[in-house]
Amino acid sequence: MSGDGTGEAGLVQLLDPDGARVATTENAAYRGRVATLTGDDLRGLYRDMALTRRFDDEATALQRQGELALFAQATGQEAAQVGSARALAPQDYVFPSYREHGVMQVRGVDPVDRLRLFRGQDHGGWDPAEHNVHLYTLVIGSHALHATGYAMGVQRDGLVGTGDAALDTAVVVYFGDGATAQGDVNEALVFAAVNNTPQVFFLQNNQWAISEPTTRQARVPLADRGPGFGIPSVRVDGNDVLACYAVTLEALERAHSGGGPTLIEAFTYRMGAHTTSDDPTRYRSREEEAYWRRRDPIDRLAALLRAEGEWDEAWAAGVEAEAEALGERLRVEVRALGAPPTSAMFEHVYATAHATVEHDRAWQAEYEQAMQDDDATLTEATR
Ligand SMILES: Cc1ncc(C[n+]2csc(CCOP(=O)(O)OP(=O)(O)O)c2C)c(N)n1
Repeated sequence: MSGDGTGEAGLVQLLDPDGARVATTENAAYRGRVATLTGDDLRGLYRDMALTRRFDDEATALQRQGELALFAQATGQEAAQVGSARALAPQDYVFPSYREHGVMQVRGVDPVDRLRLFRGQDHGGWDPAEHNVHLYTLVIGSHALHATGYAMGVQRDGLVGTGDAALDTAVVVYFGDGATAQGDVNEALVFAAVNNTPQVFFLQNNQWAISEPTTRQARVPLADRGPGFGIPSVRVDGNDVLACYAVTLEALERAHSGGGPTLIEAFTYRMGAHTTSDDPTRYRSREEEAYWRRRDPIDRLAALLRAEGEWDEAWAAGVEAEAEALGERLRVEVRALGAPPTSAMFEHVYATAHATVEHDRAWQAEYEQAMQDDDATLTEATR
């Protein structure tokens, strides 16, 4: 069942909804890509997804307590995010939209820093160069152009097709089904195709663009758009962390080697509201939500771990303790976040000093000083 009518046909799947491995002729090559994953690797995927879910729950609670202005959950999309991000090489560069908390978990972006934007304190919250992750983008689809431009730069820097696994670099951009209706995403696909950029377009089709179902964005499965641009594309079960890992690994291999861009459509479901400002009961059914709850990506991997004797109670208790500690840390540290100085808004505008920015910075400092002087004069006068 799906809210958009494009359905689940033709998806690459390695784990079925019950967590059993799927072996077909079509998925043989992808199976090969996960064959070397060890029990530790699988438990690592589980841990990342579990901590992402906990991050969502705590951030949502903080928003309800008035500590965040807004929050957009990743709940339901953990497999698409964690699976794809685990396939990345350290030097690869990520352009997220705004609910890629699972990708941030994998890339090591500090959980408190991730919430600065949602608390309205900062335009970003982390140093993109530290994690090779651009800041969250709230303007739908605009970052697809940034990603393609960045990928063209990587290509011109000679970091593609060198054959050196530590050097070859790819760019991944994450966006939603609604974003595919934006001009920016389509322009990015055109430029990526004709320039053969080292790039992966990772589309999370969570079936809803706020209250608009995918049928209002497209008449065909979204992955079908790729070939029209001359970009190979693949549809993957977005709730299957192993399949998401395998298809992304394949796409990254193509990008790293100079084979050009790939479009991946991860067919998944947003289990929560669009954001904390939204009420999904107004536009989707309880039956649809229940259907997708039975396809929960975390439960699916837990079932696999249990079936293969890789579930360990002591380890699971450790993950739970880590999640508790994460929750506690968010509750304490998010509340304690102080506002940055106003001068911070002039930093990082350009890579090098810029006359207009310097002028504005000096004006702001002078203005703030004048306000302080006025306050001092008033205090003096009332003595
Ligand atoms: C250019 C632009 N238009 C409209 C909006 C308002 N808006 C915010 S989220 C959203 C829906 C996005 O849906 P989708 O791309 O499917 O991503 P999802 O939120 O489902 O992850 C819209 C229209 C915006 N942020 N930017």
